[in-house]
Amino acid sequence: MKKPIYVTQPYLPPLAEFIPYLEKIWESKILTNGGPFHQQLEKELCEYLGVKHICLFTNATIALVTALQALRITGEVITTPYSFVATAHSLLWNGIKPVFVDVDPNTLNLDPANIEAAITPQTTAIMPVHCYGHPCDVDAIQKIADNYNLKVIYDAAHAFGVQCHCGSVLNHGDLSVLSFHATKVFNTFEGGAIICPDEKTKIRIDQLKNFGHVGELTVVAPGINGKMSEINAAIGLLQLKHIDQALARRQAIDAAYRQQLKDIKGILCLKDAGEKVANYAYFPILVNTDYPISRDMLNQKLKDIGINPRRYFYPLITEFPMYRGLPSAHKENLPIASSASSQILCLPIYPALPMSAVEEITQFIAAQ
Ligand code: T4K
Repeated sequence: MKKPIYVTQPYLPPLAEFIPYLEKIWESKILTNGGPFHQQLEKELCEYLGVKHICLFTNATIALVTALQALRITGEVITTPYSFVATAHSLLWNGIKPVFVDVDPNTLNLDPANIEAAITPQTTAIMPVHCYGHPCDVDAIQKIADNYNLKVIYDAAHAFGVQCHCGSVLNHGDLSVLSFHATKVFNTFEGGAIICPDEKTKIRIDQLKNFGHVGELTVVAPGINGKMSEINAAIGLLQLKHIDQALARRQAIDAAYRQQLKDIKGILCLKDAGEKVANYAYFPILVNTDYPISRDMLNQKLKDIGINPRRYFYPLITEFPMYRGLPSAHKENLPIASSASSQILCLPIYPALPMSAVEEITQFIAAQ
Protein backbone atom coordinates (compact mmCIF):
# COMPACT_ATOMS: atom_id res chain seq x y z
CA MET A 1 0.00 0.00 0.00
CA LYS A 2 1.14 3.55 -0.79
CA LYS A 3 2.48 5.47 2.22
CA PRO A 4 0.19 8.36 3.25
CA ILE A 5 1.39 11.90 2.62
CA TYR A 6 0.91 14.30 5.52
CA VAL A 7 0.71 18.09 5.53
CA THR A 8 4.25 18.10 6.78
CA GLN A 9 7.05 15.74 7.70
CA PRO A 10 9.84 16.82 10.01
CA TYR A 11 13.23 17.31 8.39
CA LEU A 12 15.80 14.99 9.99
CA PRO A 13 19.52 15.14 9.16
CA PRO A 14 21.38 11.83 8.73
CA LEU A 15 21.39 9.96 12.06
CA ALA A 16 25.16 9.39 11.92
CA GLU A 17 25.69 13.15 12.15
CA PHE A 18 23.88 13.22 15.48
CA ILE A 19 26.01 10.58 17.21
CA PRO A 20 28.96 12.90 18.05
CA TYR A 21 26.55 15.27 19.82
CA LEU A 22 25.16 12.39 21.88
CA GLU A 23 28.68 11.25 22.77
CA LYS A 24 29.49 14.72 24.09
CA ILE A 25 26.34 14.75 26.24
CA TRP A 26 27.10 11.27 27.61
CA GLU A 27 30.65 12.32 28.38
CA SER A 28 29.82 15.62 30.09
CA LYS A 29 26.66 14.41 31.88
CA ILE A 30 25.24 17.92 31.42
CA LEU A 31 21.70 17.26 30.28
CA THR A 32 19.92 20.58 30.79
CA ASN A 33 19.84 23.93 32.70
CA GLY A 34 21.68 26.06 30.16
CA GLY A 35 24.46 23.63 29.19
CA PRO A 36 27.05 24.07 26.45
CA PHE A 37 24.82 23.08 23.50
CA HIS A 38 22.09 25.40 24.78
CA GLN A 39 24.56 28.29 24.91
CA GLN A 40 26.02 27.46 21.50
CA LEU A 41 22.57 27.24 19.89
CA GLU A 42 21.58 30.64 21.28
CA LYS A 43 24.74 32.12 19.80
CA GLU A 44 24.40 30.44 16.40
CA LEU A 45 20.71 31.30 16.11
CA CYS A 46 21.40 34.98 16.83
CA GLU A 47 23.91 34.98 13.98
CA TYR A 48 21.72 33.02 11.56
CA LEU A 49 18.54 34.96 12.25
CA GLY A 50 20.15 38.40 12.54
CA VAL A 51 18.78 39.13 16.03
CA LYS A 52 20.44 40.47 19.19
CA HIS A 53 19.27 38.13 21.95
CA ILE A 54 17.48 34.82 22.04
CA CYS A 55 16.14 32.77 24.97
CA LEU A 56 15.55 29.10 24.15
CA PHE A 57 12.44 27.37 25.47
CA THR A 58 10.92 23.96 25.78
CA ASN A 59 8.14 24.99 23.36
CA ALA A 60 6.53 28.15 21.95
CA THR A 61 3.43 27.96 24.14
CA ILE A 62 5.44 28.26 27.36
CA ALA A 63 7.52 30.95 25.63
CA LEU A 64 4.37 32.98 24.82
CA VAL A 65 3.13 32.64 28.42
CA THR A 66 6.54 33.78 29.67
CA ALA A 67 6.83 36.65 27.17
CA LEU A 68 3.59 38.14 28.54
CA GLN A 69 4.91 37.80 32.10
CA ALA A 70 8.27 39.27 31.20
CA LEU A 71 6.56 42.49 30.06
CA ARG A 72 4.04 42.36 32.94
CA ILE A 73 1.08 42.42 30.54
CA THR A 74 -2.36 42.54 32.22
CA GLY A 75 -5.95 43.51 31.36
CA GLU A 76 -6.83 43.13 27.67
CA VAL A 77 -4.70 42.13 24.68
CA ILE A 78 -5.77 42.58 21.07
CA THR A 79 -5.14 39.48 19.00
CA THR A 80 -6.23 37.44 15.99
CA PRO A 81 -8.81 34.64 15.87
CA TYR A 82 -7.00 33.16 12.86
CA SER A 83 -4.20 31.20 14.52
CA PHE A 84 -3.36 28.03 16.39
CA VAL A 85 -5.15 28.00 19.72
CA ALA A 86 -1.89 28.38 21.69
CA THR A 87 -1.82 32.09 20.80
CA ALA A 88 -4.97 32.88 22.78
CA HIS A 89 -4.33 30.22 25.42
CA SER A 90 -1.16 32.06 26.43
CA LEU A 91 -3.37 35.02 27.36
CA LEU A 92 -5.81 32.96 29.42
CA TRP A 93 -2.91 31.31 31.27
CA ASN A 94 -1.98 34.84 32.40
CA GLY A 95 -5.52 35.87 33.35
CA ILE A 96 -5.61 38.28 30.39
CA LYS A 97 -8.77 38.89 28.34
CA PRO A 98 -8.24 38.34 24.61
CA VAL A 99 -9.92 40.88 22.36
CA PHE A 100 -10.27 39.48 18.85
CA VAL A 101 -10.18 41.66 15.74
CA ASP A 102 -10.52 40.68 12.10
CA VAL A 103 -7.71 39.89 9.68
CA ASP A 104 -6.54 41.32 6.38
CA PRO A 105 -8.12 39.45 3.42
CA ASN A 106 -4.83 39.20 1.52
CA THR A 107 -2.45 38.04 4.23
CA LEU A 108 -4.88 36.67 6.87
CA ASN A 109 -2.76 38.54 9.43
CA LEU A 110 -4.24 40.94 12.00
CA ASP A 111 -5.54 43.96 10.08
CA PRO A 112 -4.10 47.13 11.66
CA ALA A 113 -7.18 49.04 10.45
CA ASN A 114 -9.28 47.14 13.00
CA ILE A 115 -7.00 47.54 16.01
CA GLU A 116 -7.74 51.11 17.09
CA ALA A 117 -11.49 50.58 17.50
CA ALA A 118 -10.80 47.66 19.86
CA ILE A 119 -8.55 49.63 22.25
CA THR A 120 -10.03 50.31 25.70
CA PRO A 121 -8.48 51.73 28.90
CA GLN A 122 -7.68 48.11 29.86
CA THR A 123 -5.68 47.37 26.70
CA THR A 124 -1.99 46.87 27.41
CA ALA A 125 -0.68 45.03 24.37
CA ILE A 126 -1.19 43.63 20.88
CA MET A 127 -0.37 40.01 20.03
CA PRO A 128 -0.32 39.58 16.23
CA VAL A 129 0.72 36.38 14.43
CA HIS A 130 2.91 36.21 11.32
CA CYS A 131 0.52 33.64 9.92
CA TYR A 132 2.12 31.00 7.63
CA GLY A 133 5.38 32.95 8.04
CA HIS A 134 4.06 35.97 6.11
CA PRO A 135 5.03 39.19 7.95
CA CYS A 136 2.34 41.33 9.55
CA ASP A 137 2.14 45.02 8.64
CA VAL A 138 4.76 45.66 11.31
CA ASP A 139 5.10 49.41 10.71
CA ALA A 140 1.36 50.13 10.97
CA ILE A 141 1.08 47.97 14.11
CA GLN A 142 4.06 49.72 15.73
CA LYS A 143 2.58 53.14 14.97
CA ILE A 144 -0.65 52.25 16.78
CA ALA A 145 1.31 50.74 19.68
CA ASP A 146 3.39 53.91 20.01
CA ASN A 147 0.33 56.17 19.86
CA TYR A 148 -1.47 54.27 22.62
CA ASN A 149 1.57 53.18 24.62
CA LEU A 150 0.96 49.47 24.05
CA LYS A 151 3.46 46.61 23.97
CA VAL A 152 3.65 44.31 20.94
CA ILE A 153 4.43 40.61 21.31
CA TYR A 154 4.57 38.80 17.99
CA ASP A 155 3.59 35.17 17.82
CA ALA A 156 6.25 34.36 15.24
CA ALA A 157 5.83 30.57 15.59
CA HIS A 158 5.78 30.24 11.77
CA ALA A 159 8.33 32.92 10.93
CA PHE A 160 11.76 31.28 11.31
CA GLY A 161 14.25 33.00 9.01
CA VAL A 162 11.72 35.38 7.46
CA GLN A 163 12.91 38.82 6.45
CA CYS A 164 10.69 41.81 5.75
CA HIS A 165 11.65 45.16 4.19
CA CYS A 166 14.20 45.98 6.91
CA GLY A 167 15.84 42.68 7.87
CA SER A 168 14.62 39.95 10.20
CA VAL A 169 10.91 40.23 10.93
CA LEU A 170 11.76 38.96 14.41
CA ASN A 171 13.27 42.32 15.35
CA HIS A 172 9.86 44.01 15.31
CA GLY A 173 7.73 44.62 18.37
CA ASP A 174 8.92 44.26 21.96
CA LEU A 175 9.30 40.48 21.78
CA SER A 176 8.84 37.72 19.18
CA VAL A 177 8.21 34.06 19.89
CA LEU A 178 9.37 31.23 17.61
CA SER A 179 8.27 27.58 17.61
CA PHE A 180 10.73 24.78 16.90
CA HIS A 181 8.04 22.06 17.06
CA ALA A 182 8.48 18.96 14.87
CA THR A 183 6.05 20.38 12.32
CA LYS A 184 7.97 23.64 11.85
CA VAL A 185 10.51 24.75 9.24
CA PHE A 186 13.30 24.52 11.83
CA ASN A 187 12.67 21.88 14.47
CA THR A 188 14.29 20.67 17.68
CA PHE A 189 11.56 17.99 18.09
CA GLU A 190 9.89 20.26 20.68
CA GLY A 191 11.23 23.75 21.28
CA GLY A 192 10.75 27.45 21.01
CA ALA A 193 12.39 30.78 21.69
CA ILE A 194 11.83 34.40 22.61
CA ILE A 195 13.70 37.03 20.62
CA CYS A 196 14.37 40.13 22.68
CA PRO A 197 16.18 43.38 21.97
CA ASP A 198 18.27 43.94 25.11
CA GLU A 199 20.35 42.11 27.71
CA LYS A 200 18.18 43.25 30.64
CA THR A 201 15.04 41.67 29.17
CA LYS A 202 16.96 38.51 28.31
CA ILE A 203 18.08 38.18 31.92
CA ARG A 204 14.48 38.56 33.14
CA ILE A 205 13.17 35.99 30.64
CA ASP A 206 15.97 33.54 31.52
CA GLN A 207 15.01 33.88 35.19
CA LEU A 208 11.31 33.36 34.44
CA LYS A 209 11.96 30.18 32.45
CA ASN A 210 14.02 28.81 35.36
CA PHE A 211 11.41 29.02 38.16
CA GLY A 212 12.31 32.68 38.82
CA HIS A 213 15.67 31.63 40.27
CA VAL A 214 18.55 34.09 40.57
CA GLY A 215 21.53 32.08 41.74
CA GLU A 216 21.16 29.25 44.23
CA LEU A 217 19.18 30.82 47.03
CA THR A 218 17.02 33.58 45.60
CA VAL A 219 13.70 33.38 43.75
CA VAL A 220 12.43 36.68 42.36
CA ALA A 221 9.25 35.64 40.53
CA PRO A 222 6.82 32.72 40.24
CA GLY A 223 8.62 31.44 37.14
CA ILE A 224 8.00 28.25 35.26
CA ASN A 225 10.21 25.45 33.96
CA GLY A 226 10.56 26.44 30.31
CA LYS A 227 14.16 25.34 29.72
CA MET A 228 15.34 23.58 26.57
CA SER A 229 17.33 20.38 27.19
CA GLU A 230 20.78 19.63 25.78
CA ILE A 231 19.36 16.94 23.47
CA ASN A 232 16.97 19.42 21.88
CA ALA A 233 19.66 22.08 21.62
CA ALA A 234 22.02 19.57 19.98
CA ILE A 235 19.37 18.69 17.40
CA GLY A 236 18.96 22.42 16.75
CA LEU A 237 22.69 22.83 16.13
CA LEU A 238 22.64 19.97 13.65
CA GLN A 239 19.48 21.24 11.94
CA LEU A 240 21.13 24.64 11.46
CA LYS A 241 23.78 23.01 9.28
CA HIS A 242 21.05 21.79 6.91
CA ILE A 243 18.51 24.60 7.10
CA ASP A 244 19.43 26.45 3.89
CA GLN A 245 19.15 23.26 1.87
CA ALA A 246 15.77 22.49 3.48
CA LEU A 247 14.48 26.01 2.75
CA ALA A 248 15.62 25.83 -0.89
CA ARG A 249 13.68 22.62 -1.35
CA ARG A 250 10.54 24.19 0.18
CA GLN A 251 10.92 27.13 -2.19
CA ALA A 252 11.02 24.79 -5.19
CA ILE A 253 7.87 22.98 -4.01
CA ASP A 254 6.08 26.30 -3.44
CA ALA A 255 6.97 27.42 -6.97
CA ALA A 256 5.76 24.12 -8.48
CA TYR A 257 2.41 24.33 -6.67
CA ARG A 258 1.88 27.93 -7.80
CA GLN A 259 2.68 27.09 -11.40
CA GLN A 260 0.46 24.02 -11.49
CA LEU A 261 -2.52 25.54 -9.65
CA LYS A 262 -2.60 28.92 -11.34
CA ASP A 263 -5.31 28.18 -13.92
CA ILE A 264 -7.70 26.18 -11.74
CA LYS A 265 -10.98 28.03 -11.31
CA GLY A 266 -11.95 28.49 -7.68
CA ILE A 267 -8.49 27.78 -6.24
CA LEU A 268 -6.53 30.76 -4.95
CA CYS A 269 -2.96 30.47 -3.71
CA LEU A 270 -2.39 32.83 -0.80
CA LYS A 271 0.05 35.56 -1.82
CA ASP A 272 3.07 36.35 0.26
CA ALA A 273 3.05 39.59 2.24
CA GLY A 274 5.95 41.19 0.39
CA GLU A 275 8.66 39.52 2.44
CA LYS A 276 12.22 39.79 1.13
CA VAL A 277 13.09 36.31 2.35
CA ALA A 278 10.28 33.78 2.81
CA ASN A 279 10.43 30.38 4.54
CA TYR A 280 7.65 28.53 2.67
CA ALA A 281 6.43 27.08 5.96
CA TYR A 282 2.95 26.29 4.64
CA PHE A 283 1.20 26.12 1.29
CA PRO A 284 -2.27 27.56 1.95
CA ILE A 285 -4.94 27.65 -0.75
CA LEU A 286 -8.46 29.07 -0.61
CA VAL A 287 -11.17 26.88 -2.14
CA ASN A 288 -13.90 29.33 -3.10
CA THR A 289 -17.43 28.92 -4.46
CA ASP A 290 -16.24 28.85 -8.10
CA TYR A 291 -14.64 25.46 -7.41
CA PRO A 292 -16.88 22.48 -8.27
CA ILE A 293 -16.83 20.95 -4.76
CA SER A 294 -16.58 22.34 -1.24
CA ARG A 295 -13.33 22.73 0.69
CA ASP A 296 -14.39 19.97 3.07
CA MET A 297 -15.23 17.61 0.24
CA LEU A 298 -11.88 18.26 -1.43
CA ASN A 299 -10.16 17.68 1.92
CA GLN A 300 -11.96 14.35 2.34
CA LYS A 301 -11.36 13.22 -1.23
CA LEU A 302 -7.63 13.92 -0.87
CA LYS A 303 -7.59 11.96 2.39
CA ASP A 304 -9.30 9.06 0.61
CA ILE A 305 -6.33 8.79 -1.73
CA GLY A 306 -3.78 9.00 1.09
CA ILE A 307 -3.00 12.75 0.91
CA ASN A 308 -3.59 14.56 4.19
CA PRO A 309 -3.85 18.33 3.91
CA ARG A 310 -4.90 20.36 7.00
CA ARG A 311 -7.46 23.10 7.54
CA TYR A 312 -5.15 25.51 9.38
CA PHE A 313 -7.00 27.49 10.83
CA TYR A 314 -10.44 25.95 11.08
CA PRO A 315 -12.24 26.26 13.41
CA LEU A 316 -11.28 29.80 14.40
CA ILE A 317 -9.99 30.19 17.94
CA THR A 318 -13.16 32.17 18.69
CA GLU A 319 -15.27 29.06 18.07
CA PHE A 320 -13.74 27.10 20.95
CA PRO A 321 -15.84 27.01 24.14
CA MET A 322 -13.45 29.04 26.32
CA TYR A 323 -13.53 31.96 23.83
CA ARG A 324 -16.90 31.96 22.08
CA GLY A 325 -18.72 33.84 24.87
CA LEU A 326 -16.52 36.92 24.49
CA PRO A 327 -18.21 39.85 22.71
CA SER A 328 -15.26 40.16 20.29
CA ALA A 329 -15.64 36.48 19.33
CA HIS A 330 -18.93 37.00 17.48
CA LYS A 331 -18.80 35.93 13.84
CA GLU A 332 -20.16 39.33 12.69
CA ASN A 333 -17.05 40.94 14.19
CA LEU A 334 -14.81 38.62 12.18
CA PRO A 335 -16.21 38.26 8.64
CA ILE A 336 -12.88 37.90 6.84
CA ALA A 337 -11.41 35.40 9.28
CA SER A 338 -14.67 33.40 9.24
CA SER A 339 -14.75 33.24 5.47
CA ALA A 340 -11.05 32.31 5.18
CA SER A 341 -11.46 29.65 7.83
CA SER A 342 -14.23 28.00 5.78
CA GLN A 343 -12.14 28.01 2.57
CA ILE A 344 -8.60 27.31 3.73
CA LEU A 345 -6.66 24.17 2.96
CA CYS A 346 -2.93 23.79 3.62
CA LEU A 347 -1.37 21.42 1.12
CA PRO A 348 1.59 19.18 1.99
CA ILE A 349 4.94 20.95 1.90
CA TYR A 350 8.21 19.66 3.36
CA PRO A 351 11.74 19.06 2.06
CA ALA A 352 11.32 15.33 1.35
CA LEU A 353 8.05 15.75 -0.59
CA PRO A 354 8.72 14.45 -4.11
CA MET A 355 7.75 16.63 -7.07
CA SER A 356 5.73 13.66 -8.34
CA ALA A 357 3.50 14.04 -5.25
CA VAL A 358 3.03 17.75 -5.97
CA GLU A 359 1.93 16.80 -9.49
CA GLU A 360 -0.39 14.10 -8.20
CA ILE A 361 -2.01 16.56 -5.79
CA THR A 362 -2.46 19.38 -8.30
CA GLN A 363 -3.76 17.03 -11.02
CA PHE A 364 -6.26 15.60 -8.55
CA ILE A 365 -7.41 19.11 -7.61
CA ALA A 366 -7.71 20.05 -11.29
CA ALA A 367 -9.74 16.92 -12.09
CA GLN A 368 -12.68 17.58 -9.71
N1 T4K B 1 1.53 29.81 17.77
C1 T4K B 1 1.24 29.37 16.54
C2 T4K B 1 0.80 30.36 15.51
C3 T4K B 1 1.36 28.01 16.23
O1 T4K B 1 1.06 27.56 14.99
C4 T4K B 1 1.80 27.12 17.24
C5 T4K B 1 1.91 25.71 16.98
C6 T4K B 1 2.11 27.64 18.51
C7 T4K B 1 1.97 29.00 18.74
C8 T4K B 1 2.61 26.78 19.62
O2 T4K B 1 3.86 26.21 19.29
P1 T4K B 1 4.43 24.94 20.15
O3 T4K B 1 4.06 25.16 21.60
O4 T4K B 1 3.84 23.70 19.55
O5 T4K B 1 5.94 25.02 19.95
C9 T4K B 1 0.59 21.26 14.98
C10 T4K B 1 1.66 21.47 16.00
O6 T4K B 1 1.55 20.58 17.12
C11 T4K B 1 1.74 22.87 16.52
O7 T4K B 1 3.06 23.03 17.02
C12 T4K B 1 1.50 23.88 15.41
N2 T4K B 1 1.49 25.22 15.89
C13 T4K B 1 0.21 23.59 14.71
C14 T4K B 1 -0.08 24.57 13.61
O8 T4K B 1 0.29 22.31 14.13
P2 T4K B 1 -1.32 19.55 14.88
O9 T4K B 1 -2.31 19.14 15.89
O10 T4K B 1 -1.81 19.90 13.53
O11 T4K B 1 -0.12 18.48 14.74
P3 T4K B 1 -0.15 17.00 14.23
O12 T4K B 1 0.42 16.14 15.29
O13 T4K B 1 -1.49 16.64 13.72
O14 T4K B 1 0.89 17.05 13.05
C15 T4K B 1 0.58 17.41 11.72
C16 T4K B 1 1.18 16.36 10.77
O15 T4K B 1 2.59 16.42 10.84
C17 T4K B 1 0.81 14.95 11.12
O16 T4K B 1 -0.35 14.59 10.44
C18 T4K B 1 2.01 14.13 10.67
C19 T4K B 1 3.16 15.11 10.72
N3 T4K B 1 4.03 14.84 11.87
C20 T4K B 1 3.75 15.42 13.07
C21 T4K B 1 4.56 15.20 14.16
C22 T4K B 1 4.25 15.80 15.51
C23 T4K B 1 5.13 14.02 11.71
O17 T4K B 1 5.34 13.49 10.60
N4 T4K B 1 5.95 13.82 12.77
C24 T4K B 1 5.72 14.37 14.01
O18 T4K B 1 6.50 14.15 14.95
O19 T4K B 1 -0.57 20.76 15.56
